[in-house]
Amino acid sequence: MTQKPVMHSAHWGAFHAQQAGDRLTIKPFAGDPDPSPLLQNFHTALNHPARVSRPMVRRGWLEDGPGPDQRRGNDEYVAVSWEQACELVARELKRVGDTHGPEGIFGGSYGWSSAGRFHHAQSQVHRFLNTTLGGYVRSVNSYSSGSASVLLPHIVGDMNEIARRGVSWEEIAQHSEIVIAFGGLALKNSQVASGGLSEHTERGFMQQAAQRGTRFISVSPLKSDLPAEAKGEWLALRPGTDAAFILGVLSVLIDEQLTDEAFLSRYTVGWPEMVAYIRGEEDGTQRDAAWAAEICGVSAAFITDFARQLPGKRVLVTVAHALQRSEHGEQPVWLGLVLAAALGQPGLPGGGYTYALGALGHYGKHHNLVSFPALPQGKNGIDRLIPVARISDMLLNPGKPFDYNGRRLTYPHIRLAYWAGGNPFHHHQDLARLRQAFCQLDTLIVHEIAWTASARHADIVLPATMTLEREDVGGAPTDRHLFAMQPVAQPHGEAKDDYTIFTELARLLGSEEAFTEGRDTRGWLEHHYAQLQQKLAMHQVEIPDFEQFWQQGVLELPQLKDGGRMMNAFRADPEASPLPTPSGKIEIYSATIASFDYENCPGHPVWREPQQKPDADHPFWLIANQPATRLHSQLDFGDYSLSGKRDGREVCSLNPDNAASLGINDGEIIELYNPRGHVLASARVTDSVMPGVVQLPTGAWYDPVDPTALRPLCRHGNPNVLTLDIGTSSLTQGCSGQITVVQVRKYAGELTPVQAFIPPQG
Ligand code: PGD
Repeated sequence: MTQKPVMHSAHWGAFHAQQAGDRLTIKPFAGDPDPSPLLQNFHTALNHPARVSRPMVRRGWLEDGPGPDQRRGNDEYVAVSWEQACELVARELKRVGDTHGPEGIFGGSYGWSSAGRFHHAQSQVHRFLNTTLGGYVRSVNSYSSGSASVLLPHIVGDMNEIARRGVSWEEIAQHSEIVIAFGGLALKNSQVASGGLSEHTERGFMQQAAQRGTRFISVSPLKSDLPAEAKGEWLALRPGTDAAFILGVLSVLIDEQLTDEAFLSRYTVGWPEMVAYIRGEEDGTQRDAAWAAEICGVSAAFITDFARQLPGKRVLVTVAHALQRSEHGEQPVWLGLVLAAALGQPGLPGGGYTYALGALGHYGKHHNLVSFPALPQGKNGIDRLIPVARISDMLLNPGKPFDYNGRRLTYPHIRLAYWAGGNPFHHHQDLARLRQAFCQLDTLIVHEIAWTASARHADIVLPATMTLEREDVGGAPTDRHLFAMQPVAQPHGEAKDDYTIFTELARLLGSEEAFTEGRDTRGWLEHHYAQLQQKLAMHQVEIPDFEQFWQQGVLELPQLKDGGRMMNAFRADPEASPLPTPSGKIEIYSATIASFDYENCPGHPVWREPQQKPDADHPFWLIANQPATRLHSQLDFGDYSLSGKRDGREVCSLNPDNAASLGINDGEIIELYNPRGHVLASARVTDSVMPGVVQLPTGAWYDPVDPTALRPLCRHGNPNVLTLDIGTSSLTQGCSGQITVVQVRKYAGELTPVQAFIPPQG
């Protein structure tokens, strides 16, 4: 039966959808100038065989009860009724809550989930655990920006001010002369924004800027990190060496007296310490262009010439999330700011420093005057936390102390983890270690729309509806359109909304009223809409009533033109509008960070050798970056994601010189390996990757031939089998999964088909 088209919205765009049998027809929102091809992943998603159809319980857990278990990831599943499943979950939550308190439950539940404001799965988990069990051990920060979001408040201000409200794309199109993009400005990243994105404008802005003469310089090992429309230059440094490059550039600016000393003395603290470090007055090592050249793999003459071209120009420096997602990832973020300050640019139109421009569709945009409310999460009765990427460390080391942002904390002893809306076997590093960590739990409960590897490691899997099967409101705080997300289809199989599942569990645990406040989904949507209406009315803005909004499907909200507001005000009057740092200025030297006494992140930016470096056994850098054909691991079984694979396997790009010396031809199956495991992929030979580097995107669902192997072989191409599970530094403890070192060879073993999308036996 063909339904009539309805409005809906995803993290990668708004659209009209119409169901015809098992297939969806998708028409992008008419106001989107450059719709994302990721929309194609919806076509066959609704009733795909990979969907979870019924509540399932792992056989070992069902038969032997809760407890640490090495069978996780390698067990059968038993279908149970919803009634039975909810009783099992409620009983187990009560057991753990009564015996260990909220300290025994990990409810971080990290993940992107889907785009609706109400059904945001992580918020649902948090509200449920707060209202029924009094709280949970939480996680802080994100895999995206775990390092920068902790560092930036120490040295300049809140990350959102520097990224979302940083220098706007309009200003760049109108004013920037040189944009130095450390990590590039790939459109595959900006086509996505958490919460939704109705207008993809980055391509147009880059085109406009390039036509006016802006010089875009993409500093990256991958040529593809800058779109052709930017007509830019590609500067390929060795992965992870951007901090050394910037130090080399600064040394030229200092030696040739090209720095803006008036700006530095009025608006910053710590420049003398930085100069002393660069000149080697601290330790005898001079960080000049020749020193930097050795590390980064470009010549000293190039670095010198590069530096000389910057003074006197309207220069914007931006540093991508990717650079801080590696060991010592704080340093390039900090040094990018120092470079902008040394050139005297912060606060000038189209100049200065902006964090992670283009890393998400939110950045360089404008905020709505009023945002659509999010689901209140209630109050967490305990204050136990981990930086999000320390999940394996926590589960493997209960009671062990660790450092984080000036605090000495200890890992709690977690018995039960509750996950909805995330895929740790996509997002975390060193997946064999992660499996060991999850094997320590008494119980792992997962709500999932599909049989991801995370679901396959769970003890209880509850089938969740996907966004297309329920109503919601879509709208990120930086998107001027608010969307009625109308249901496109009936729920798949026995799937239920996360909210409905939690309502039933709350009822069994005697907390239904506290969890629901007497509202169903429609009740919450109307309640939040009324709050939006009231807040807008205070600004004399009227919007239609909920029913009318729901019928028309979309509403335009007023926006603030607030790009760069913090830095502009600071430049205009640093005394009246100080930055929210201890000194009120840009902190090139942070006395606060220095006081923590971390060797791996001292009081001013430094170059530190990473513990991972190519050597004879593992001569290649692996870049494990964001995929172009899906958001993270979401809908990896979708049409567009599959179109990017070869024979169902992920594609790994390598340089023609390396391919020739390894005897590898385009299209052959290669094996990437290191002490943590092995990964198969189809080789793409391309000169858009610098020599010595191979690139394998994240997001192919983990598909180990033997899930229990200490060094597993993933036949599908998940690079997190290979990445190292270490924090970026003691200051931020961010995820460092962006780069690692590997060996590469033509695969000579037995080749079995990818099985990631075949549900487990049960
Ligand atoms: P997603 O694939 O978005 O990945 O990690 P994240 O866990 O967010 O997972 C979302 C999951 O939610 C999917 O499995 C989807 O099916 C499920 N889901 C969607 N909607 C719903 C719903 O309504 N209810 C429920 N219950 N489930 C739902 C992303 C993370 O990976 C991030 S943000 C980054 S930036 C990191 N990037 C890298 C990287 O660059 N390199 C490496 N090596 N590793 C990374 N990991 C990180």
